[in-house]
Amino acid sequence: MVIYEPVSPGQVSFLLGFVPLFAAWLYSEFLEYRQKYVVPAKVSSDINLVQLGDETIKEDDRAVLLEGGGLQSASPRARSTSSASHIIRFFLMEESFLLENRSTLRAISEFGGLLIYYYLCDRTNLFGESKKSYNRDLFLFLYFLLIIVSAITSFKRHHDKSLISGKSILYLNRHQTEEWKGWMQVLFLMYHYFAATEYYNAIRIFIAGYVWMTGFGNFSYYYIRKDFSLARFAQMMWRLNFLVFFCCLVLNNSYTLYYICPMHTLFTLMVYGALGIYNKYNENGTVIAAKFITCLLVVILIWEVPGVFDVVWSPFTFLLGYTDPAKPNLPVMHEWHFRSGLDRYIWIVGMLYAYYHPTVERWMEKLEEMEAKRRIIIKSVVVTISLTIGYLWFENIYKLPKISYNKYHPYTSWIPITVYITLRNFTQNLRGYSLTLFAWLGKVTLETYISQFHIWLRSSVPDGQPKLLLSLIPDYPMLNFMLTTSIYVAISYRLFELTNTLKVAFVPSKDDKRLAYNAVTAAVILTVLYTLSFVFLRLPVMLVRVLPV
Ligand SMILES: *C1O[C@H](CO)[C@@H](O)[C@H](O)[C@H]1NC(C)=O
Ligand SMILES: *[C@@H]1O[C@H](CO)[C@@H](O)[C@H](O)[C@H]1NC(C)=O
Repeated sequence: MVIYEPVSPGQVSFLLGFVPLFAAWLYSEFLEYRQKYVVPAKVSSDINLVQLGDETIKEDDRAVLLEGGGLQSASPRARSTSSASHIIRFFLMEESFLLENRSTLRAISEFGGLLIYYYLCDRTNLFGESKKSYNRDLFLFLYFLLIIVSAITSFKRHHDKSLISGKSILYLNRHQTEEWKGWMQVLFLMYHYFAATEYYNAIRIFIAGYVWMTGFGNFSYYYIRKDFSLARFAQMMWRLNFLVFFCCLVLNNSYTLYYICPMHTLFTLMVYGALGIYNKYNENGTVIAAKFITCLLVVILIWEVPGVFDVVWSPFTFLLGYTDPAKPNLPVMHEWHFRSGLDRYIWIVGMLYAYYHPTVERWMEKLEEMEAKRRIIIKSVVVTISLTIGYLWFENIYKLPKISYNKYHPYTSWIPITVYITLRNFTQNLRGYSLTLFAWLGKVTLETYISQFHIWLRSSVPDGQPKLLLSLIPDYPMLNFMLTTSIYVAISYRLFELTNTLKVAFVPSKDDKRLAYNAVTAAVILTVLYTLSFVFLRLPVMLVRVLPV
């Protein structure tokens, strides 16, 4: 096995952190096994120790149980000390501690193992690689095949008769948004796999669709639930950035290589900021209008006024800078400027739609109650208008070549999105159905997005765009496609679950003090590991300099 590049401090610190945790997990499994099968036979002195340990931390234990395992503690008494004591107990390899956190340790080990698989696939020659090839017929065949399969196997009617009223449409909404995410994601991924460059413009719309949903979903959440708590916010950030953080570390990549993540993080932050500041006055229509206008002005200022972008973002170059090894001459912030600029307005449109959602819903409720003839006329008018606008957009904007299309994209992406939403909700039946297979895929979009770079496609160098395919079965492109896709989707799903498990374990939802404590602890551990790795890697070099041989 050949490793193509020198190891980075990030990779060493990952290993330094992972190995002890992995060992601790194995040991905890062993302890569990011994407790279950070996100990009951004979009374050993060990068990007394374990029990003794148990006595002293009973309080803590119960809390852990209450929260369904993991490192979480709900008991107020154990609050402030627990994080520190967790670490000490870990270093002492305290048996009761390992036993009670076995599931967390297992999740960490599995997560680390999957990242190592990423590395093996992408950065070593353990597996082969192959070239992308595009065939429109095959591309469309596969996509329509998937639609047919999901229509046959997962066509689902959601049985809420009163679709339009109140809660059920919100519920339904989630099915629909997830289905929407799902079918867009499949096309987006296949576009990468087959290098289907002719769909470039469509892919831009899909990305805009996701950003629209970020604005829509987050606005609805903060506007209705009014939950601006730190914990909830931290959980959202965890969901968006946990996997990508470790990918950057293990694969020595820049954050902006996975531009979807910083982009959604940014727009989530903007929505949070827009609604969170003076949130007492959110009920007031004028205040909300002022907020919308402020968002718009901020975006215009940063992205449209020349020079402002550089001034605002240059302090974040360390985080958002990116250089594609294939195009080393572009400025480091070019990628971020381009990506964030394409969808700079659509999140505001999403917020706007979320704000007017109840109004539209009420209006639709009235429409459904009308007598059949009038209803049909109104609906046909609406559909005709949407189709006409959609057609005009398609002819005049969509068909433009890539570069000129991108110029219009920020100002026009709302058109196809609006047309889609209108048509998708156009009859009560249409609203009631969804394809759950796509909805299932829509849940794991973030994971499939990140994983594709490494275990489905292949970039082979740090920060490289995935120009190649991972090849497990050389010379059988279709079989290989099937195998790598199955592994890739399964792993993405596992990563989705693991992100969640670890979130429950490390981001307590009702205990801000502990949350802050965990954050500080994590930062300290990371700094120590990183410094150690840095020294380890430099040591040989320095020794060679000091002692010339
Ligand atoms: C219509 O469909 C879209 C997604 O398919 C959804 O987000 C939207 O909320 C739905 N309902 C209304 C009333 O627009
Ligand atoms: C806010 O947007 C982010 C990014 O799309 C998403 O992961 C998160 O679930 C959204 N939050 C809500 C409450 O919809």
